[in-house]
Amino acid sequence: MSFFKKLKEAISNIVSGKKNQEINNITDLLIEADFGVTLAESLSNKIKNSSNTAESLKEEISNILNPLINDIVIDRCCKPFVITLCGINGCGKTTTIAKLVHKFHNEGLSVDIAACDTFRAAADDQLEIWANRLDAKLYKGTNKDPASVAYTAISSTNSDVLLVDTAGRLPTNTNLMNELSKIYRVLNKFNSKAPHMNILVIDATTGQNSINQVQAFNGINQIDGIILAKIDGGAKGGTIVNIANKLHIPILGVGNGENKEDFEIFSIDKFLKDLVG
Ligand SMILES: Nc1nc2c(ncn2[C@@H]2O[C@H](COP(=O)(O)OP(=O)(O)O)[C@@H](O)[C@H]2O)c(=O)[nH]1
Ligand SMILES: [Mg+2]
Repeated sequence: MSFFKKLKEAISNIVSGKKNQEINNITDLLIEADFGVTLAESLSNKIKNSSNTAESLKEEISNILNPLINDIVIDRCCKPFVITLCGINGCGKTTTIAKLVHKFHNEGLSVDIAACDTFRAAADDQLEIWANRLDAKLYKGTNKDPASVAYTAISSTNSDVLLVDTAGRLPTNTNLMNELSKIYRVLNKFNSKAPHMNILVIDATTGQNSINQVQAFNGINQIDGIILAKIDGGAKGGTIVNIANKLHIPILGVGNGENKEDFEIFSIDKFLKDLVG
């Protein structure tokens, strides 16, 4: 039986009697869905005496997410409005940049990109293909110091928005994390408001470890919002509720595919419908 079917069944069973057993079952299923043990238990506790389990579970989750759902709003007075994207290797940063270029173009904004993932030569190529396809200017430099690419980009761009791609790194890699802080320092030295927005991209399929990721990257430079990539990849999504509940960081959108159009504002209704029905 699929996870979602099991959860729906556990919820409907509650009404028909076996209450304690099914509440434990719901807790286990929420843990399986990456809500984390503490939140899973707290949610189960809150809903166990309700007359409508499904509705009260939805309401509890909605209360956590609701204040944190935002669109990315560019302040047109800050030109360039600088957005940095960080996150571990392969989480979806570069693809998210392409999606954001497309989104901002649709809003009538001009966008340049700084390819500050100079760690892998192939990273430049990947971004260059996107930049050409999207008709966005790319600042790059393979094997260069990523901070110098960031400097060239912020000091040369004439666009409304500058998107800064960074190399994926594990928070445990001190050298690469230092390199990342240098990018922030250079931007900030050039413009004391930059980056205007620092976005952490999280792979929706990674589960529990994402809380550690948020805390590690937040320690380098304050995370202003999270984009949840790869929600089309079969993730159960509890991880974003867990992060929201623990860390209260805005959720700025979701990636639901590999194309430039595959980006949207997080829909609580859709999320809850998939989860609970
Ligand atoms: N299905 C799906 N794949 C994605 C999504 N975002 C990124 N990817 C894929 O995940 C892989 C890594 O993405 P990339 O943007 O290169 O990650 P980066 O290392 O953080 O820059 C690539 O194969 C992307 O096509 C998404 O929202 N959905
Ligand atoms: Mg990349």
